[in-house]
Amino acid sequence: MSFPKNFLWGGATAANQIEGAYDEDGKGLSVTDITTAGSLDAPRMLTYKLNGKLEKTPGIPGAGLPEGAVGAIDPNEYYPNHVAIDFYHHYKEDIKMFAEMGFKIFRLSIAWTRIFPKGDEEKPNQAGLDFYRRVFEECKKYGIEPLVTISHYEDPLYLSEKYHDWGDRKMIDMYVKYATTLFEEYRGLVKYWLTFNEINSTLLMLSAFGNNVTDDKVYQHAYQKLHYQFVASARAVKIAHALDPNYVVGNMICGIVDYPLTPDPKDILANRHMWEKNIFYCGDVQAKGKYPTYAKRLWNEHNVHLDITEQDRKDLLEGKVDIYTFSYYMSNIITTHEVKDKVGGNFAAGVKNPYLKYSEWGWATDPDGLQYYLEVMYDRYDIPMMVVENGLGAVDKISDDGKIHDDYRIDYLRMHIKAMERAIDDGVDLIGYTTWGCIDLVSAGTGQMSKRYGFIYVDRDDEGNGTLKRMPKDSFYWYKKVIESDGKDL
Ligand code: BGP
Repeated sequence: MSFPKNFLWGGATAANQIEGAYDEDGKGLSVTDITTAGSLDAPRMLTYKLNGKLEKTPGIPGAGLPEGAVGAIDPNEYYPNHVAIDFYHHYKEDIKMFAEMGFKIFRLSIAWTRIFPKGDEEKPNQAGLDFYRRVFEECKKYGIEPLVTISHYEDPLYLSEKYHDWGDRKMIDMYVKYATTLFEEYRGLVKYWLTFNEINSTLLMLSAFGNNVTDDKVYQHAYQKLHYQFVASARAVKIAHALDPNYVVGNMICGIVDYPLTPDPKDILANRHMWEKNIFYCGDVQAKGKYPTYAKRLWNEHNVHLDITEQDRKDLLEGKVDIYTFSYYMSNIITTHEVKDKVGGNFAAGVKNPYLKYSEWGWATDPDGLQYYLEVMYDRYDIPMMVVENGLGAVDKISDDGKIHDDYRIDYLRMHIKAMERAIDDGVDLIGYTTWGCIDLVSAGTGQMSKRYGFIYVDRDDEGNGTLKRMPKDSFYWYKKVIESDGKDL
């Protein structure tokens, strides 16, 4: 068997990581607009004013501001997302290059603050709506289907301050209004929607990055925020279906595969519980429409009491997603034993796996993990699936011949495509694959440009220098062949 003819091959991006033009055409500030660049050793920081004084706090993806803080731009800091790769002014050129590779689908997100600059306006910002219309029309010109993430780590700053990072039920209404505006506006231009990027990151964050958060208050906030997002997502799904029966709406989970370190039953159980908390919890609510039995244990562990209404439960059940989508980069090891050799990266931070190779950022390359994940989830939810992020972040060098020979990236992607093929052979209904950062972009985790994922190189460095010129890498021509041959020519 091989990939079906109608398989959706493509690439993925997010507004805040590519667009730039952070204050153009009426756009408001989003949380990412006040996030500085980090590096391998230093985290990104959110800059804000507290009692009139400029302060900073680590700004990992999805993080919110401390209570009472007002986001602020520090003139002495560099904010990589302000210009990013300036997709806002280069989208025609970029989409043309995606079309040259033969993309069938292009995943992008909409910046909420282009549509509702503060988040609570009566009417949407026309210039923002027009921009995405132009982008979608450009995609259509080449027969590329847009896959739109409604919220990708770019909440309006104003709402985040006012409602403390989804700490208030009113956020549901704000989101639903925003999503409804999009569903109404882009009927006929967009078919595939994702409600929240890596919705489970709120929980992952508490046990990742070497974090071991134990404070019950943090968990209370995290689970409540997620509940509001689940309800917002479910209501959006219902509205989308009512507006256009052709709409396909998915969730989006950060897919990390956890393995137990030892056969010690305590490790096996700890591993299962980690899956439940970090991976299954969100997927179960969004794809099955109700809280799983183990939710009670998770809440009790941290003395969590949720504001859930009967209407919420009804909405969750009636607003189940049509497809399950996820990002996949790596696996991770779980143990209850004391260990020395720790590795970390993105949301995984754990024990080093001797069977796997690690990227410069400490991410374990594990294609079998992708097959494992696909098979577990398809069996659990029985709905079509899409891998909407996967790729290798690496430092690319321009060779003497002026080209970028990124064979390491080709190897990484080839192994993962083969893993997807094995899952398809095993019966998984996998309908698409969008590699992460199909064009170089600002890293979400570190804010670096030098952590590159693209088939297309963009001339811009970590300090904001460069011409922004685009250039195909070797992987560009390789991926074109892969798509042309329906995944046969790897
Ligand atoms: C995911 C995010 C993306 C993307 C990717 C790679 O968690 O959804 O936005 O950035 O990870 O991570 P990074 O940019 O940190 O390398």
